[in-house]
Amino acid sequence: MRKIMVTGAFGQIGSELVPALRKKYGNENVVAIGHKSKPSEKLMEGPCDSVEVTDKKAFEGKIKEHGIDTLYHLVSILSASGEKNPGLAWNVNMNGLYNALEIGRELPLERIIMPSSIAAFGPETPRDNTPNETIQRPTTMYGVTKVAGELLGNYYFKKFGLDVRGLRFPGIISSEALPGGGTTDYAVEIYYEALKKKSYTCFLKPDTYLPMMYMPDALKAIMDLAQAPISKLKHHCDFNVNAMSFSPKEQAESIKKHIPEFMIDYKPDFRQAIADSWPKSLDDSTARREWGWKPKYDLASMTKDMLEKLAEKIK
Ligand code: AKB
Repeated sequence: MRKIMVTGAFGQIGSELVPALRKKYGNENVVAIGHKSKPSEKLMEGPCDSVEVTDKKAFEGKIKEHGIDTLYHLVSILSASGEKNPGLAWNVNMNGLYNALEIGRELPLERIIMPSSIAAFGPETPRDNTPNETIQRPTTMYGVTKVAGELLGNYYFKKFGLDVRGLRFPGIISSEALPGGGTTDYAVEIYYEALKKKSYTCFLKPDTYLPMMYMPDALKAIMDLAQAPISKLKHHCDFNVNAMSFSPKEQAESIKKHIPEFMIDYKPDFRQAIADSWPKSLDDSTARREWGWKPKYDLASMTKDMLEKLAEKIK
């Protein structure tokens, strides 16, 4: 039986990954680690704790206290917040990850799973069907930490034999917790505003294509990668995973099929430049080949499900 810790557990992915892991491994075997905010009622159905991942001694203490063998290291300052506070992004994303890997090597931990992002690519990367291996050179601090994180994870695998795995998530859309501080956040906010106000002002231009993924597929991706036989993996911390690509205009059209009066307008801000430096779509054949990745949701099926779930939640 695995004893799992999830850092960043009160965030967008963590608040759904923890319940999914608890369903599989048992409530008491998955510890949700947050930082300053409070856990939701759902997360409190199992062990919850908090720690500064930048404090190695405290982080290691929590891992030992809970008898952890597997770490999902999700905690991260995202792209837009990272541009407002690059020092914080470097500290949390890099020093937090370095601590996780060092603790993993020293104890040792059996496995560490750490998400990377499409932000690991940059303006010189081919933007359509971006290959798994290509020029990266990101221009955000978040992206810099994600490339460095991929390289560091691969280094710990090769040098120390630590089982570290990671995948490059696109924008994630979900109905449980709101994302915070990302460039793809608009793709979640739009559904809330469509239901509440029947209108939305988007901070990206109408034709900005970005890769996106619905949360059920994101959970499947990270859990499938975590369980893939190590003998099948030629890559470790740098798998592209694709699901769908769309622009704000196309997403608004998919919402209009359910809410015909929905209106969208556009006021691009500093996040436009970030989005313009990222891929529009990803070639994920490496993940498909090495661990059988296959998404289920497209824009139409996601929009239908999101609107149904949110209508229930906010009524
Ligand atoms: C962000 O927008 O910063 C994140 C990401 C794509 O990693 N959602």
